[in-house]
Amino acid sequence: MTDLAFHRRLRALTADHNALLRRRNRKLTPGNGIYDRYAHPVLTADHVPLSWRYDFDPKANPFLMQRMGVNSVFNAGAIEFKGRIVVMARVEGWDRKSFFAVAESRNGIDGFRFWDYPVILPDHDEAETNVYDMRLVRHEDGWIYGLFCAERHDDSQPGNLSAAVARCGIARTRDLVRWERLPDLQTRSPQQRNVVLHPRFVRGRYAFYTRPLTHFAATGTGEGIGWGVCDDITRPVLETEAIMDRRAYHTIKEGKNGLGPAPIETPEGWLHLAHGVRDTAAGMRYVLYLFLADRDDPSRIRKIPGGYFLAPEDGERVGDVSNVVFSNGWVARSNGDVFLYYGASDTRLHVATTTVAQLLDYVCHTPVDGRRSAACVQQRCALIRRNLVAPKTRHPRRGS
Ligand code: BGC
Ligand code: BMA
Repeated sequence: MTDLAFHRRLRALTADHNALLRRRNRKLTPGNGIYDRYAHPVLTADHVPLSWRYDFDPKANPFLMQRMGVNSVFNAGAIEFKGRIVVMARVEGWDRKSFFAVAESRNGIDGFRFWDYPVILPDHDEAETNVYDMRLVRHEDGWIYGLFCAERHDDSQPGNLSAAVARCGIARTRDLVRWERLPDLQTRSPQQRNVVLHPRFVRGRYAFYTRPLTHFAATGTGEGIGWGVCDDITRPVLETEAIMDRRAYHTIKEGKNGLGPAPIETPEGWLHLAHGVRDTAAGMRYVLYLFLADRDDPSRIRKIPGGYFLAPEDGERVGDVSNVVFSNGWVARSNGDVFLYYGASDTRLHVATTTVAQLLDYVCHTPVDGRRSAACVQQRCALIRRNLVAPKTRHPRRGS
């Protein structure tokens, strides 16, 4: 390619990229009353800076190739930071390795820009092969913690290249740039993914939500979402894990479940977002659900609506791992606005917006899972009867 052609191509790539970064998002109305979805994902592989993917030197890269492509940007932690909304995205290269990168936006629904460099986590163990799904937690001890899945090959099964061990990695920071790595969480379970730190001390101790599993990714090998405490986060060892939310037959969390982001503190209790997984003939289906835990004893669930809260729709259904929505980040602003970030099919990151008031109404007043078709159809008939019997008195008249 001539120098002229090189520069023409670079200009064209830059123009496309800038247009994508400037694209405004649009709320999809009328929504379901629980939250609103948006027309566009907030981050995709194409949002990643060109400087992370192309060598801009015409001598070294005469064809202006994308040598170091990015495959996907999804499952992001989230936090409010210096008045902006910041997400900690899982960025996966063409080489299948994930890393973390911060992107920030003023309004949380569009205009996300990556910081200049991805996050450099202290590399404390050569066997650690992949890291993903960071939960960002602003703890009352003053640190911002990042809890993530740190995965390695399971060397006890040398012949099996897919045998892996998932652990919970822990790092902390004050500025999201310089990170201190703490030891990985130790629990009795051989596998840990989806571990979350509770943002407050509980009777002076650090508390963790865990997800013990006996086999790396298999459904049906763990009991549910666990709860454990420790005194010193620099020696993170949980002696016990009490199961607070169990899997159950013929529900959205029959196969496995795990907590999403750290809970939101509300006057009614701790509001939680989690994912539930079930096996289907087409593979695992991941959906999100919500529950409310006790204010004083966060390990006790108070309210848990039946069914899912958010499931993959339309284009969200398709991607590297289709039929998956996964969330490890949300932000509740002081005015009650909530920005919920969810990865779709392990490919891109979306936002849904709502408020704490809507989420509390949803968790407190939505029927629980009837468990059986016969009970579920009764729940629905009760609703229909209420709507059909006295529609006039129940519907405000136009103009009133
Ligand atoms: C993938 C994760 C996935 C996990 C369990 C890992 O190797 O990177 O995205 O959740 O396997 O299937
Ligand atoms: C996992 C998660 C996610 C992912 C999901 C579907 O277990 O940890 O990273 O979105 O599987 O592949």
